[in-house]
Amino acid sequence: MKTQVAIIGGGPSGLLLSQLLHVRGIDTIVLEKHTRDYVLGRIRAGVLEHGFANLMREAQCGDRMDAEGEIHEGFFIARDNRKHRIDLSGPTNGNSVVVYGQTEVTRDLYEARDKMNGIVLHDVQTVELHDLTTTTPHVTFRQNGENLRIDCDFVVGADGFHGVSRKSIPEDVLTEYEKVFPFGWLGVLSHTKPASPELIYASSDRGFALCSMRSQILSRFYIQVPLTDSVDDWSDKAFWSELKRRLPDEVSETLVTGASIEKSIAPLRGYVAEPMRYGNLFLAGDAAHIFPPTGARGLNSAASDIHYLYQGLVDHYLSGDDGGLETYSERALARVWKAQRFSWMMTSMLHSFPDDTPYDRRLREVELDYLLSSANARAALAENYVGLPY
Ligand code: FAS
Ligand code: PHB
Repeated sequence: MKTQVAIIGGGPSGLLLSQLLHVRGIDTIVLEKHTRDYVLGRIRAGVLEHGFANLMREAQCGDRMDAEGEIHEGFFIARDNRKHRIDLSGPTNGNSVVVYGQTEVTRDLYEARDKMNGIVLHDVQTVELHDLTTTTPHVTFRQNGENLRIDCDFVVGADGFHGVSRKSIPEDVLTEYEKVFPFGWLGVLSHTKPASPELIYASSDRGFALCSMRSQILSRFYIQVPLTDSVDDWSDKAFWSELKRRLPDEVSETLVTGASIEKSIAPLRGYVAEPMRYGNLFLAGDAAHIFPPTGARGLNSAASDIHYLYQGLVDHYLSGDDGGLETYSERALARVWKAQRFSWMMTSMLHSFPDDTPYDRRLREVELDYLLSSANARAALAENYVGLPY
């Protein structure tokens, strides 16, 4: 097979790039390890920066997001039995976020690919990347027992943290940065009314909790748990009881509980691989970086990578200008690291750290005190949460 851009990974990063490029007449083939149902079965992010929402519209697949997604112009931080509203729109000239699940984003992208007869090959195995530092890279893989090959101009590694792309960059070229947090998030999805019209990030002596949502009848909740916990340690009853203990009385008293339809524990860490380009291989999304989910930056940083890469590839093919591709890694990483900073700040401020000294604990408390008492600090938080400029 031959195409202009071979994309490894049929998650949101790969599909968004494929769709954006196709709209501009640039051919791609997407290789996905799993079935579509498997990909759509993963429950992950829920908050889209306004820049991501605009990219979905530019990719001609934002209609359902605009119809079913909810515009949120603020959220709450809860502590000591009180809720404090963080205004997102006021300090950011009216910007906001869209609450719309990653599962639905991915579904919309798959449907848009289908409508434009996009090529997404599922159940591919043993993907290997070849001749990445030449002008004629190619990809080999197996599908349905056949050995296949794609000749292309560029390869995009959108295959997530465990994919093959980052591992195709020689170790002496790659620099990896990682910070592991000493706790995880136990997440529950339930067919219940959201705890509040806007998200609530709760900081308590018992640990962090988050009340989010996917719609008015589908809610998403998280509580901080020790890394030694497993999902089996947490019955629904135990989860709801602990969640309520971490929320203000006015919220827990009216919280509607129900059976969990998904329950999982995710570790919290920050990770960045540099550079995000090797020859004609470009990394995007989780293939290059991982965020602690406290700041809702993971999926949104994948989107900003795709914005830069899409612009660079369009300039290459439509104007013969390679400036965007040459500066891709530098520009993407500049924004990724600012998102790492924001995620680290939100995580450090709102969680309980088991090895904190009393001094450390007071410092975390005063970080939150300063935020809640300073309009400037809240404005800085707002501009990060709605999304820094691309
Ligand atoms: P993805 O991992 O989504 O997609 C990569 C795709 O590549 C997968 O479909 C995989 O099957 C495929 N693949 C892998 N290896 C391959 C190979 N060798 N060949 C072909 N295909 C291959 N972000 C937030 O903003 N908020 C959250 O609350 C949040 N919660 C999360 C919870 C969990 C448990 C996880 C794991 C992540 C969470 N994230 C969250 C981050 C998440 O949303 C990612 O940022 C997002 O999925 C990134 O999308 P992709 O870069 O497309 O990577
Ligand atoms: C979610 O709804 O899954 C979600 C929302 C905000 C976050 C993290 C996760 O910061």
